[in-house]
Order: sequence, then C-alpha cells, then structure tokens
Amino acid sequence: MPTSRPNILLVMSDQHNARFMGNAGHPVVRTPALDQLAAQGTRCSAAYCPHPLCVPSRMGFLTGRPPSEVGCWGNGSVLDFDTPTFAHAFAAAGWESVLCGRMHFEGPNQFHGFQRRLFGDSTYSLSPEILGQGRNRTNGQTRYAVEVAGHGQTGFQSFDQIVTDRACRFLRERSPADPPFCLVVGLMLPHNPLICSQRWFDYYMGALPPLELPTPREIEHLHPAIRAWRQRRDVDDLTPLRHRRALAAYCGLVSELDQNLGTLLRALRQPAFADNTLVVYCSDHGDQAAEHGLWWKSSFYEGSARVPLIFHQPGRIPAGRELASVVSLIDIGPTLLELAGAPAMPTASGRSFARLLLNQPSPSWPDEAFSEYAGDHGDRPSCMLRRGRWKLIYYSEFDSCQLFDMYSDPSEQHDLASDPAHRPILDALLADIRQRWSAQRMIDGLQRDRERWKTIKDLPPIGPHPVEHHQPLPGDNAFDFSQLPQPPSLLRSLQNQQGVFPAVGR
Ligand SMILES: [Ca+2]
Repeated sequence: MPTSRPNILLVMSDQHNARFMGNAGHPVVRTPALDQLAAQGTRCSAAYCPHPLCVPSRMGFLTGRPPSEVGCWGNGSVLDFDTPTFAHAFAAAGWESVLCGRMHFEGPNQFHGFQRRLFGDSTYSLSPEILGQGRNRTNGQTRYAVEVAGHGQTGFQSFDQIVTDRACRFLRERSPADPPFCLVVGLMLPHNPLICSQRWFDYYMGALPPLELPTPREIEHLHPAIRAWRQRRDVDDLTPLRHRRALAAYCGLVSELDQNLGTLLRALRQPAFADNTLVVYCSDHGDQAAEHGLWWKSSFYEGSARVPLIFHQPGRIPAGRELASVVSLIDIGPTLLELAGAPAMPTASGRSFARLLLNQPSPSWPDEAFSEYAGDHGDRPSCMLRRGRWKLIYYSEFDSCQLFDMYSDPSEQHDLASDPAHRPILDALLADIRQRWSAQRMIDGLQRDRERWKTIKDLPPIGPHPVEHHQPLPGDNAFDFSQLPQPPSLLRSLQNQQGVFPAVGR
C-alpha cells in the first residue's frame, strides 16, 4: 500500500468502443494520449459495463453494485439519495471527492457523495436544429442518428472543452497542503451526434479501410433478437457510404476526446502530483461503431458491452501491460479504495482487482462479469454472463441465447449456442443466469422507474451548492446539412412512444 494517500484522477468518457484506441490495436484511429497512458500503465482488455445504457451503467459503477440492485433500470432512473457510492467512501476516508462534468444523475440530487461539482452535465448542450426531434434525433438510436453524420460542431464538443478547462484549473490551483483528491471528470465524447471537426472527418474518410458490413443474406441469418434490434431502429438498409461517414465522424470524436485527455494529463505534470496520483480512464459503455452493422449501445456485442479501462500509477502499476482478466465497472470503486489504502465499501458487491493490477497472485479472482439490460426502444430484457473464455447472452424475448468463445473468436462471428458440443457450458452458464436474474423483475422495475421519474424529474437540484449545467453559446452548434450525400430519411414507422423517457443528451 502507498506510504501517503494518493490523489485520484478518473476520466470517464461516454460511449467509447474499447477497440478504438491505438494501444488496443486499432489500425487507423489516432489516440496519442490514451496510447501514452497505456504505455506507462496497465490496460484491462476484458472490462465490461454492468448495463449497456448510460444511467444504469453509471449508477452501477458509482455504487459498486449491479444496477438493478440499486433500483436503476433505464435512463430515467433516479438513484436513491442514501445509496453509498465510492464518492461517499473517499469523502468519509478524508479525500476531497470532486465531480467535474457528466455523470447523468437524474432527479434533484446532482452529487451522490461528491462534495463539490466543478461543472454540471450536458443535458442542454445541443441546439434544436442539430438535436432533431422525436425519434429522428442525432443523439438517439435510430437511423437518422447515422444519416446525419459529417463535419461541423456540436455543444457536446464545447461541453467537453469547458469540463477539461475547469478540471485543469482545479489541478493548477491545488496546493500540497490540501487533502488528497478523488476527482472524477465526466466527458461527453465520443457519444453521437456523429459530427466532428472537418480536419478529423476528412482525415478518417480518407484513412478508413472499406467497411465489413453484413450482407443481406447474413442479416437474414442473424439471431432473431439482433434482427428485431435492427428493425426497431430502422437501420437495415443504411448504405455503406452512410456507415462510412458515420464511422469517420466517430473516429474523429474519439480523437477529440483524446486531445482533451491529453490536456488533462499535461495539467497533472507538476511536482505536487508527479509520483502520487493514480490516473484511471474508462467509459460508461461502448458503441458498436458499425461492428456487426450496428451502432450505439443496448446490445451485448463487445463494441457495446465492453469498455476501455486503463490504470496508470508509475512505479506501482506495471507499465505497458495488458490485463486480460475479466472485470466490470462495478469493480472499479472497490479497486480504487484498496489501491488508495482507504476502507472498503461494505455495501459493494463489486470486487477489488487491485492485486491483479499490481501483478500479485489472485487465484480466487472469479474472472467473470455480468451485465443486464432492461430494454429500451421496444427491446425486451436481456443479459450477458462473461466467464473466462465464454460469453453467454440470454434474450428473454425469444428465450434463447448466443454463446461465443472469446479466446478463439474475439469478434463474435461464430455463435456456438446450437452446437451440441457446447451444450454443457451453455447449460451451466444459463443455470447461473436463471438463478441470479429475472426478466419480469426488469420489466416491473422499469415501469416503477417511469412512475417515479414523472413526479420528480423537474425538481430543482439540491446539494452542497448550485450546479452549473452547460448552456451552449451561439455558434457552438453548427452543421451544414447540404454536405449529406442524400437527405436523411425520416423514420418510416414511428412506434408508440407512450411511457418512454424523453432522451435528451443520453
Ligand atoms: Ca452513455
């Protein structure tokens, strides 16, 4: 354990596919800051979110518990005021617990254990023209969000710049006499709208190789749950050019995220922090980014369910190492507390993998991650259990599974669920899922959530001090729709939206 209490800087992006980093082997995307962090630290290459959707994943991450255990089922979920988070745990142990930027807290409590919030969230960052409306929204999960892709700028970029500036100012003003800090910086990129600066967009349009998209025949043979997922979002017949433009913009947003991370890391280069700051980078979930022809989150393919995760503390955490053990975002709080020498959080069911990070024997590590999804956009509940080499995805809508061998088939091309030779492992994992999880419980929870949300969604924030949410300036949002190869095709079959949370800035 450290001789003095380390500072902690944790940067969480939104919707970053773990493959989209140079250090993770991506052939094109440019991420020099993330690459340097990974070169000097340890990259966890099998880290998963506990729910491939923003609010439940983040509340699981903060509390160290499966989201359904803390009553979070969807993007309108309000975490109970008195549910302990690792921000509470650090504050109780003498750290100053600080949040800067996004954490997607719903309801009036905008702190949840953070003693200070340097800047608020991105709820109002997009202009109506760029945001769109109804289901034809650029920040949502329908074909319109892929079609409106290109170069320009959005309030999410200006939000991230302000968050970065405020966090850097906090670091610059820190005195050695101050208590150690646990600073969580929440950035919005590379979350869609798929609009990035022209410099990056032009670069990636030229640099990306031809995309590998499923053929119509392959789409016909997809698992019925994936076919239903595609139809609900109306993404079946997006052209290769639409996908390519969207992917170029996504790569551009990743590079812009990386630039902000680089700015933050440079602000840490001062004697007061040099040897005693633990830096962590992660994202709340991934983005399919055209893998399997899909976009966004809300599925359990690697692009959506796996997250980037890097730990950096030179002289303590091994440099340039890949840790391939299976871990979850709900394990991060317990891990940070142990690495910092702070008391553990008794309410957490996530486990510390500090010993794995320090390259110490950890024979009892379960090497598994569970992730659940209550449903959104008309989806029905589903869940995923990754244990060692195996990954089982269970779809309640069809009472059926996908099974992948992640060691031999990391891109999930060969579903082994109907292979008799793999029946024993499928049965064992499915029995485990049936014991710990219920689709009906997810449906009931989501319904209760919606009722709670209607009552308290508009209450003003309460907490230690007022919170300044982002208000974009004129010019922060600019997109020339005439650059699109064809006008966006507005959603053809609008589904019944009764009871669905409005999804602004999700
Ligand atoms: Ca998110």
